[in-house]
Amino acid sequence: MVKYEPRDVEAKWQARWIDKKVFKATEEPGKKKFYCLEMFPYPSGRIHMGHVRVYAIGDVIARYKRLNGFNVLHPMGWDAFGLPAENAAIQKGIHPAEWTTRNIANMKEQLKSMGISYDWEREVTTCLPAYYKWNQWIFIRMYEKGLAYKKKSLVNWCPSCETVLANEQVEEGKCWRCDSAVGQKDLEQWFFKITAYAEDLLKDCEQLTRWPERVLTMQKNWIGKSTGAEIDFAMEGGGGAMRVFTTRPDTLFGVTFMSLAPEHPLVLSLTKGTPQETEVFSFIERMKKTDREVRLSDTAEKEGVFTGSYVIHPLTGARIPVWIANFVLMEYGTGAVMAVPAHDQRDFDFAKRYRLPVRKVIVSPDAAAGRESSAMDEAFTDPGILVESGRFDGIPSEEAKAKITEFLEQEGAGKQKINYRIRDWGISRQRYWGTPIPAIYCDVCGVQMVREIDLPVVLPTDVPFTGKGGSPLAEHEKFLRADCPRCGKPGRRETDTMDTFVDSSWYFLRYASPGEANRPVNSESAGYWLPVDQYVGGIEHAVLHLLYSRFFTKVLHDLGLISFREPFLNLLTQGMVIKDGAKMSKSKGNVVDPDYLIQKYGADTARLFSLFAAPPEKDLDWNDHGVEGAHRFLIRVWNLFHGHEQALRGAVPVQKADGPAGRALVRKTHQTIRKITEDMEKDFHFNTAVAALMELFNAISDYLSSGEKIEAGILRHVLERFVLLLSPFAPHIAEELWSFLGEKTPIFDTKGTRGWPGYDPLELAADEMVIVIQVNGKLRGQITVPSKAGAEEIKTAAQSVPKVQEWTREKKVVKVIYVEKRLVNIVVS
Ligand code: ANZ
Ligand code: ZN
Repeated sequence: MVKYEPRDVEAKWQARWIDKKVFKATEEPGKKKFYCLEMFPYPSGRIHMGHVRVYAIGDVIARYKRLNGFNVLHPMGWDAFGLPAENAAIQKGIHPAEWTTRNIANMKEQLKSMGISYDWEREVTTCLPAYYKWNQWIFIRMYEKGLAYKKKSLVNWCPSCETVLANEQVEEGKCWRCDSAVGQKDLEQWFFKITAYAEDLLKDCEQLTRWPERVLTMQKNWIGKSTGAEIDFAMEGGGGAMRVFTTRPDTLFGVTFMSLAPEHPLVLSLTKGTPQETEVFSFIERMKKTDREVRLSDTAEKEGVFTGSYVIHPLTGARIPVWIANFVLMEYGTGAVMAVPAHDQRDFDFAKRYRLPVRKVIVSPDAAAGRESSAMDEAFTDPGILVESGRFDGIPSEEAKAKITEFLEQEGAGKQKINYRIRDWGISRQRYWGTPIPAIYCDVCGVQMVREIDLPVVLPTDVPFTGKGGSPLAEHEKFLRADCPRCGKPGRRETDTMDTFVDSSWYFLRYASPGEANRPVNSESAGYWLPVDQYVGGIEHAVLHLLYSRFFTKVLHDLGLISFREPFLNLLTQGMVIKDGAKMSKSKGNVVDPDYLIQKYGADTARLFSLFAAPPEKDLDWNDHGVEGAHRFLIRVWNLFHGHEQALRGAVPVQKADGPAGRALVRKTHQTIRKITEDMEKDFHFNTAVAALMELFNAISDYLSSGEKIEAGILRHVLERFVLLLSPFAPHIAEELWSFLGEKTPIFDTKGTRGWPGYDPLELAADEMVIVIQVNGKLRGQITVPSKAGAEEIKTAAQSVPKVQEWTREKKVVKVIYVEKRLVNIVVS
């Protein structure tokens, strides 16, 4: 008998699929499309088991939809800009372009050896000028609309590497590379105005009904909408007002001090010349050196200093001391807070520490009736009734928010205000390996955008990589020199490059028309293929990548390029791959190399195992026995086919069996088709689908050893369906067995395919029966039960039917009569 040699089988079918361009996607207006997308990888060098898992998941979906008659787009590409390439250049002297190209070639080979159904003709590589040219084009359009702008902002700065560091590159306040203490520096940076879309991004979450709830929650929290009021407190002795943002205007009468962010612009003028001056400045210096994360963490001690100045309460006229507090952020609201220690825990802790007064102005309804002691050991943050609040006494706090805001508005001391926690997206990187920002500085004309005909601004390759002195581009004379697009005089090019998240914010659009030469995306192609029907990727992208992609989609919509405002209809976030209780990672030393697995067992085994071992959204616990088990299953399948070559070849499929075992097997087959189809349609329960397939296989084996005369037509009918059901999971062996059955057209060649098998409702019905239910001889309902259900089971089921219970409630059941396969009569008195 022919032995199962996965490597031969897999190489053969991978070559055929490519040869016949089976996975090439072409627009076919009128044919229903399905765009299946997995997050594209960073080309780090080799694929790991996490990749195997996510790409296997995506491939099952793509292949399943293809078999169901969809015109499927399933593309792949490379998120190819980024820091690791630059580090390799600094450490190993390989040029980032070369390092990246080499890694892509490797990983592409690996993905090909997994037999994923990609249309490689649509491959997108973000570090190529043909792609990043469009980053620049989009940047310019955004600049024209005021959605890209430059402003000074604080960045992490390593004094020894002389470079800006991303937040992730600061480890416990130190540079990840040289371990020097990281400071803050005020630098001019480019930003995308994502805040202009904050409300849209929030509101449209409602359309994303097929996204995991926790991802939506993370998106909403990141956007962080708060409704409240801005209130002005006049400075004592004139000089304008101090404006605060509060979500609790109802607590206005409980304000006992003000808290400013250490960076607040008023701090200087407020302290100048006061006795507190030195103390304040040394506090601010210390705060500058403290890691932001540390400063703001919940466990951090609340600290501050008095500025020596006062403001005036807008309604009571009281003098309110102004403090500086470590937990107030300059970037949120107005950078100033009206402190209400009685009703805010942070303010409460602060007041206790510095012995500031606590003034309670909201009480619970019980206390309002005089039944609660007023001593406080923590802030009271629940809603309640206003007290000690002048004309607002007795009003419920929720209502008082609007009333007090309205009153302030009349007095000219405040107004309603909505704030978002989300900040504009800082995209400047003082890095080499990224998209050059297409701006030119002219002494006369200021900042100018590069003209469209001059795009792309190509990243030069001949630069030194020292890891010192900021971006290598700043050292490149030829790159730096550029004439002003407006006046033609010599100018200087921007040397910052774009955050690589820009690249991944619209790559899914480029796949629709990868060769489009005039626009980032061809509107017609995008109109046909997009939005993405199914997106699959890691939960680690729940916030940034998905938010930025949604933002870009809205911007490109508003630029008139595309007709939709949300990019991804369905989102599946796959779990991690775990081994020995920890996520597989090089540093933990618990990785399993996919190449080894594919070499030893074949891609079909690797795929089948990773799909069978856990539902896609759950973590997958690696175990070698599971892999062996998946492999043995495929060998048994192979052997069963080959062991019945005589019977199968030339047999004509037959659905009506002569013998009872044959009839049972046909029924089981159709039940399995229904079960697997439902599992696929409903949240992609691949693991239970594979389990059902294994069960069907056992039923086939049982039939063959039942002693009943084997009917070749029945066997053929069942095995054809079995192969088709197996094909999305283990496509190579399925194709091989399909052709073993004598079929001429490959399963996945959609032009000739028989497609995903349907099930025969008659076969399912044969396994169920309808039982009529009577109460005292009168028809009161009916139930459907499995035909093998026993009498007792049926009697109990009949009595629990709600409609029937209406007739038996509060009555005594005298007896229950069951007439075989027909009816149940419940006799009550
Ligand atoms: C008075 C008050 C009384 C407040 C009270 C809360 C409870 P969210 O929901 O996150 O928007 N706040 C305002 N700006 C701040 C800043 N820059 N840094 C730190 N805290 C700031 O929170 C809004 C509340 O956080 C505001 O409402 C303000 O404190 C504080 F019983 O004002 B509240
Ligand atoms: Zn100029």
